[in-house]
Amino acid sequence: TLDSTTSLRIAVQKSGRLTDKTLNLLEGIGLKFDDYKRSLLVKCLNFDVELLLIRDDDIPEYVQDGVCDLGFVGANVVEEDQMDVEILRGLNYGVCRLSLAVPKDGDIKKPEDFAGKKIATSYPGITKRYFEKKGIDVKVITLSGSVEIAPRLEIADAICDLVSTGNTLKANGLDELINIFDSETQLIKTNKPLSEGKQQLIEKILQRIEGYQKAGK
Ligand code: PRT
Ligand code: ZN
Repeated sequence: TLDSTTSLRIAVQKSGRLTDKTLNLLEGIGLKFDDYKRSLLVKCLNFDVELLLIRDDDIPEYVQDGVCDLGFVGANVVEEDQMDVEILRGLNYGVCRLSLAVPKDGDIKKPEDFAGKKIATSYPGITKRYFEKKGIDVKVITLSGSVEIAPRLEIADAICDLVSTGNTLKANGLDELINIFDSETQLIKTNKPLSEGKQQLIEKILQRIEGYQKAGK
């Protein structure tokens, strides 16, 4: 049965780099919310919509499982998780890249030089797939944070991490060598069947986002 009795549920990062920009976008296209800082589930005041505020890492799975109908999340997370979701569109915020970086003045200069090396990353999936495609054997070490310090601790020979300004790499004596994935925030949709009402609401939201982006906001 289709879920015509429930609100369109949208997953948004609870607290992080994408939170304010996503809420600004939703308000910018005319959705009004109560004080969203207080609750995990926030009702929209003027549309049949509610927001679920969660860790960004959980968003693709929630959307895949149909717990949420839509989600705003980095393409890096969507690509890493390989969930069964539909990417509706890219949004030009949260822009960054996933890059291989190596200690300055080291001996790694090109992809082949990574053979047999240890690479620390929070993105083991994307990193492994990159090297598998090239037929290069590497050892991937999964760290949940502070990846940039791994070479100095001699846990790894190189890292694969998100970069925006490049300041973090620089401050840690690392050179950005190869950009392996370009990322921005994406709007994703569940592949579970949706009621006619929800589909129409999603269409409306998409059109408004398009207008909002054209207006250059
Ligand atoms: O708590 P939760 O799990 O929800 O948040 P999080 O800590 O996992 O994510 P958060 O809020 O840090 O980032 C959310 C999303 O923002 C990421 O998934 C990316 O899609 C996007 N984004 C854009 C970035 C960056 N830019 C970025 N620079 N995410 C992380 N960084 C980090 C990077 O990991 C490194 O530590 O910033 C540092 C590098 O920045 P520069 O400017 O020094 O190069
Ligand atoms: Zn996260």
